[in-house]
Amino acid sequence: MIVPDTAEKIKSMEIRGAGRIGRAAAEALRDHAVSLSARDPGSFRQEMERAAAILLATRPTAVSLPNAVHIVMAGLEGATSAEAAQAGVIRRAEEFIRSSQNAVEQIAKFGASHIRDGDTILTHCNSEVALGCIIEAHRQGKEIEVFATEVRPRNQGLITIRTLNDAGIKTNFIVDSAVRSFIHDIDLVVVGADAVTVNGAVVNKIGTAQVAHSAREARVNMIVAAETYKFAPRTILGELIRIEERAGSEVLPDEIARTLPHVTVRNPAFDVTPANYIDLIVTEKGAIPPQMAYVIIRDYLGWGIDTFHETFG
Ligand code: RUB
Repeated sequence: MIVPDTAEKIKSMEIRGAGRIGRAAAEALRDHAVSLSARDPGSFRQEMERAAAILLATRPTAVSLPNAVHIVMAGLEGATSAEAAQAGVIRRAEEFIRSSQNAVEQIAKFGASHIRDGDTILTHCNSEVALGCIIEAHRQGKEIEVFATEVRPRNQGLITIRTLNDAGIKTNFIVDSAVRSFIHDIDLVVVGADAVTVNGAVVNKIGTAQVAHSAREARVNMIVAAETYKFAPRTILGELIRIEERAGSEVLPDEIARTLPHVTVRNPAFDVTPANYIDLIVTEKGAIPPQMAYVIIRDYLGWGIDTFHETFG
């Protein structure tokens, strides 16, 4: 029941945010591997692939999910017994979880160095890495103030303001449409990412592209905090990131929607911010201009153009 349970929590957004989704998937695969009683490596692999498919079908946008699954499933490679396959999966899952937690801590340090004493920062949605940078800057004694958006329709901004409040950071809570009204009070925009494409575009919570647009118009810098496993290898092949569209009832209650037969509610959960709107992407390997995304995909995720040709012909 571990895998369907985790899958349901990811779908319903009880587990949400790209990093947490990746770690939850790795944990579910590890626990599934522990629970399996398959005696030969072939049926062990089959069972694991079935579990991976259930997790992959939950939400389509956050690339941390397929990247985490890929990293964990690589533990099956070369296993000549079910025991070896099991040990491989457990080891890879634990490595991924540990390295993800380390990445979040490392990014906080790198990101905080881009926040100056006296800065007012705008953040959108609820990103553990973006908040990590802000909280680390505060911990270092920098006087900062934050503007946090509400994030309709799922109100992730509430989680953000609770976290900032608990950290003792002066915070302003605004509706999403107030970003442009306050942009001249902002020194720096800091957000997270669900996916970074090979050309440095960032996929993040719906509204991020509007925030970026306002920031650019006002000459406000924007940095994106993203672990390397948020970079999307398959975009090398020209594949696009699928933008999840969620139920209209998240935006407009069904009882009202029913009375409006000519109205269709559209509810995309993410949007795409082009690379030229972004000043830096802060990863655990260092801060890079978005145009260097391919280097991360090649050198840290191990997917070069050649790898794809070798694998897919
Ligand atoms: C969450 C969201 C976050 C990124 C990064 O969307 O867009 O900004 O996932 O988060 P949702 P993190 O709430 O729909 O999952 O830095 O925590 O990985």
